[in-house]
Amino acid sequence: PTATILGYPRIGRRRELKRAVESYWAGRSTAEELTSAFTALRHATFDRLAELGYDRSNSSIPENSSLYDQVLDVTWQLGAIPQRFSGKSELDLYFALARGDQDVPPLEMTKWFDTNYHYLVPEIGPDTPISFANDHLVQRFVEAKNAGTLTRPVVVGPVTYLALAKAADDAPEGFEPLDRIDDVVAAYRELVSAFGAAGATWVQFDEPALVSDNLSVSRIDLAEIAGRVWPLLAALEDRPSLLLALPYGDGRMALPAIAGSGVEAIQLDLVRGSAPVPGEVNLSKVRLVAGLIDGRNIWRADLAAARDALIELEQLGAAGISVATTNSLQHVPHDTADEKWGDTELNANLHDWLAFADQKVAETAVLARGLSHGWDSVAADIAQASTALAARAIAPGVRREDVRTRTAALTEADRTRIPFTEREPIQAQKLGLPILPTTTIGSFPQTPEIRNARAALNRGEIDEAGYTERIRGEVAKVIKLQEDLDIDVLVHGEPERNDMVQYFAEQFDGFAATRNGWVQSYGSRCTRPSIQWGDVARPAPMTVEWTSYAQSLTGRPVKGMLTGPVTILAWSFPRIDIPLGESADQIALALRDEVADLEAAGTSIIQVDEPALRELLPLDADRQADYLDWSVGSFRAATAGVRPDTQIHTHLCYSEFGQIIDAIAGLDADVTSIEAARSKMEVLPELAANGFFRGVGPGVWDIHSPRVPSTAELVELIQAAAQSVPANHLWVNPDCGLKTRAYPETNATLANLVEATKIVRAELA
Ligand code: THG
Ligand code: ZN
Repeated sequence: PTATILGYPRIGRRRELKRAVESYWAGRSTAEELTSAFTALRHATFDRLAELGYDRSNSSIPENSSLYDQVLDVTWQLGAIPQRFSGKSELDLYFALARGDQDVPPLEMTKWFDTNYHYLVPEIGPDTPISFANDHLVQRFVEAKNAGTLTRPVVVGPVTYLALAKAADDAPEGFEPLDRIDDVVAAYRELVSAFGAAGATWVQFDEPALVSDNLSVSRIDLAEIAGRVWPLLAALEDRPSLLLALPYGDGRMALPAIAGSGVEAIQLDLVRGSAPVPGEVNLSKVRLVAGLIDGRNIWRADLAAARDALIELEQLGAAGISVATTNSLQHVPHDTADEKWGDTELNANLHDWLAFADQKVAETAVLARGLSHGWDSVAADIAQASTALAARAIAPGVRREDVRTRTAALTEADRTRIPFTEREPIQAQKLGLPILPTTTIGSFPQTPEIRNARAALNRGEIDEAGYTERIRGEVAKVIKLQEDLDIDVLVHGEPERNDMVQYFAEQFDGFAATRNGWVQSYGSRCTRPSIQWGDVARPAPMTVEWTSYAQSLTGRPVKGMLTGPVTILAWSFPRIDIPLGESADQIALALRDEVADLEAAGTSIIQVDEPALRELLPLDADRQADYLDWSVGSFRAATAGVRPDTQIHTHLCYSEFGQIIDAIAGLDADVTSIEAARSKMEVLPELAANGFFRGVGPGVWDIHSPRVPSTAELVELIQAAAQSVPANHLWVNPDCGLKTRAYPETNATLANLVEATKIVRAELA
């Protein structure tokens, strides 16, 4: 293929897949109905790609569909099923692995490289069955072929699959999932042969593990393993051609290990990574698939720059060159045509500046045409792209002197509070909280009533005043509930927020929200990332009214709740024409004003969440220090303007923060809440060993499960936490926000949590 994409969005233009699977889960449709909806969606994708200029008969159309997750698909295919799921089969097994059921907890879920997508973590032990157990991927290929499209199946590669797995709980000390690589490769050999027998001409294997320094196995070791096992796959007879893809990072270091493996093509992400120079590696036997169209953002490509890059790549002496995206387009929405940007002049501009998946497909086709028919043949397309880029650079709002002046004037003093040890007694005296204060992370359950109110407002069925009335009622209920439960530090529950990022993006200057720009977050769940197109400013206070209203209802402290700069950037589509650190400081200053307004309104505790701090850590070790520097700096710019007696909290989701422990300390928050329940507080000794000495709220309730932990269980967890954190620095709270939970388990668990806290307090007294 000369033009291709590594994958296409899988959820459907109108989230058809979400509807189909959720209806199946709810028992409203049958397995046959789910399968036929899934098939229809896949064919809609093939038809769309054909319409956009891809050939149905040359494997340029990828088949990267999945009912839930691409890593789960491999687990299913290998039959690598943990013992606790025995007795289940087919779709019931597949979805039990993904979501668990009454009897069994699901596979763990975690972030896929440095994206906001989550995959299901395989659990591999010495005895986990591994074989070519399930040929659903081959069947999918055959079904498409019979219907007239010769697709290129896309599968997570064997090295990456095991590099992302965790050792099964009962695995012996020292066991690594990669110890099973030979078994996995044997199964993949059968899979490749089966694709060949079914008539596939190309198969794509994604091996992004080879570009990451953030996995438990080093990049060097992974390259060595890949260099050993890929020749085993390439040595098969009667097989399809193999495309080994290295999306998300810099694949250059892995190239020497795999260039001679016998695979026909290697893809490189040439936006995140770099191209080899002539003579660096022998590519005479491999086609280079040049990932030049960025699959991580929604900006129209600089086609002139991509053309120049392709002309350079021709000097490498590769067996051939194709044009591709940097990674699967599963991380971007379908089509800018699904948006109405026409409301204002500015929004009309956006149309010209953006490229969602369909526009990116067209961009690969233009570049491929240039490669094969000469650059003159696409001069007009290239000129159009350059014109749009130039127009954007000077459009109003893209660069605002008032904003730039403020970020340029930021000093170290603006990012620095008096030392924690000095502010701590001042805050303690002002707040007068008991030992082991109890609190929650911020959101309370988003009930159907809240969602309905928001939908009614969006449809114009109720007005702003009617909406506000309903939300106020909800806030009052949540405050009363927390008082009844005897929680010490309250929250207003965030019923007014659709999403903790979008809510702020919608109120900032410089951001635009989309109507249909859904992107899969995990399984059937999606988010609608906002687009940061210009310099960021806060035209008016964003949260003060809600927090003040909540505070007016109670004598206990109510936390102000904000989302930090890094998380706002990570869960939006940031602009790429200025450094992320500059955007982070712009957002930080907007938040700094909000923090000041909250403080002035009488808020004594302000929480600024940074759950995405770990997620945005670059895969490349070389780039991590710079990232940690600007990310921590932006948090401090947002928070360091407060008085010493104002307490700053932060919250980080996920527990694997080994690599960012210093950064967490660097945030200089007075209290940090973290995920800890699932790991039974294992993360705390690590924090203590690193000299962390501020307030810590290890989550004692794993809110990703509806299970209600007993008081006794919670007592144990709090006692365990008190082993590593001094009691005067220990807070008691759930793992994360409660917005995806329901009230029955919320009420029951919070009651147990307060009771357990009182028991441990009495013991400590
Ligand atoms: N916001 C954003 N990104 C996130 C989270 C978030 N990424 C990480 C984590 N939290 C992902 N978790 C979820 C949890 C629930 C949903 C999405 C991501 C969810 N989405 C609704 C759905 O798909 O039906 C749609 C939400 C809506 O109507 O706006 O439930 O909190 N940005
Ligand atoms: Zn969280």
